[in-house]
Amino acid sequence: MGATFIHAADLHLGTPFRGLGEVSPGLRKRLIWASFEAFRRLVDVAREADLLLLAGDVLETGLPHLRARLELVKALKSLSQEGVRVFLVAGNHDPFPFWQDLSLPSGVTLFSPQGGVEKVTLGDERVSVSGISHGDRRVRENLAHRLVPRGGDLRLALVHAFLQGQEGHDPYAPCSLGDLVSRNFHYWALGHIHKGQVVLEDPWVVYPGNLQGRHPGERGEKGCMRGVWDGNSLEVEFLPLSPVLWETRSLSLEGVEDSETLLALLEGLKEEVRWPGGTLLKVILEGPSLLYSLGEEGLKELEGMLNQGEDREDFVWISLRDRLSPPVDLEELVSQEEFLARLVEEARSLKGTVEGLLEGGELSALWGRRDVAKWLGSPGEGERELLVEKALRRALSFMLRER
Ligand SMILES: [Mn+2]
Repeated sequence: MGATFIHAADLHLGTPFRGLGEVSPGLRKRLIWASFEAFRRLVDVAREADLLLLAGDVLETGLPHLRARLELVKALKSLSQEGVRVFLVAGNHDPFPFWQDLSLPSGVTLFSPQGGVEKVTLGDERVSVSGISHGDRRVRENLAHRLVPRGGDLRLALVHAFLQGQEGHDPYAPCSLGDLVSRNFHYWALGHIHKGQVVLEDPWVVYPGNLQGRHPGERGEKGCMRGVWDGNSLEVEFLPLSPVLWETRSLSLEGVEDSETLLALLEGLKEEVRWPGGTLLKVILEGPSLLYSLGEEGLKELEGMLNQGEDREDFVWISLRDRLSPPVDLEELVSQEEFLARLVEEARSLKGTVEGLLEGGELSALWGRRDVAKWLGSPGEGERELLVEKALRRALSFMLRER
């Protein structure tokens, strides 16, 4: 007979999109709707399953959540009426105390910070689900370590945890792969890391990722996992659910010298990524080209033209990043002009200074603050150099234009 389960995590219901820049009011509305639409799709696939596992950060704290909470409770009620058993654990965004005033319907199990095991019988299959919640926002202890399987033909573990070796997330409830493998579970339903991934297949160690990307760093299709147990083995697959996609493309303008061609290229790119639910497309323009002289203002105008008429269902909303450089041979220029030579030399010597600033100085303190870093994005390798390059290019483009 077997058993089918759906595993999702990090729904963060009710959080806004970030890094959008200026979008039309109609589009803004559609984006707020997108997270709820992804959730509605999740509930639809869960209806076809026996169990739904939600691995934490289902809700987002610190925001007005009325709609998120109401929609969640409504969905859980309808699932439990249809006989789908729901298991959830609290994460660092929605720790256990945060759930106290929500009335969860019967058929829904919220595991406590002490952890527990629930058993479900499906025909002749006995399934056990072990889970443990975050008790507060900054759990440093190893929660996964406290989960022990207690019988069952299919043994599932549910926890919101930071698996060592992952990047870009706070190390709450840290654990190692060894901790997970040493337990006798078939499937570890994890949450916390927003990038969906199957870490291991035996036993299954899985982050489904979040349901809907909310900023340029959360690219591509997002969704949940479906596990099908036939009594002997477990098949696991990813189900995409997010209506809206974030995409990033690089476009080299080497050899492209006029704005008509650029417009045509960008229009082509838009059609390439267009898909039914809508796409937020970031295009990085790079390479040496005369079009460097468009500058920020020119690019803003281009964006305006490209985004006109994109209040449609399958919109592509484009934003352009300028990494163009003047089509000059820097070395040759330097050899010809004393002043430019000094400028380039100055910029190159600055690179060291900028790295210093980022690593030990004021900028590093700034980037070290999470509330700031989430808006800026973290300065990756190469980004430091880029800051100086960009300043140099700007200086050169001003000077070359003056001629
Ligand atoms: Mn989390």
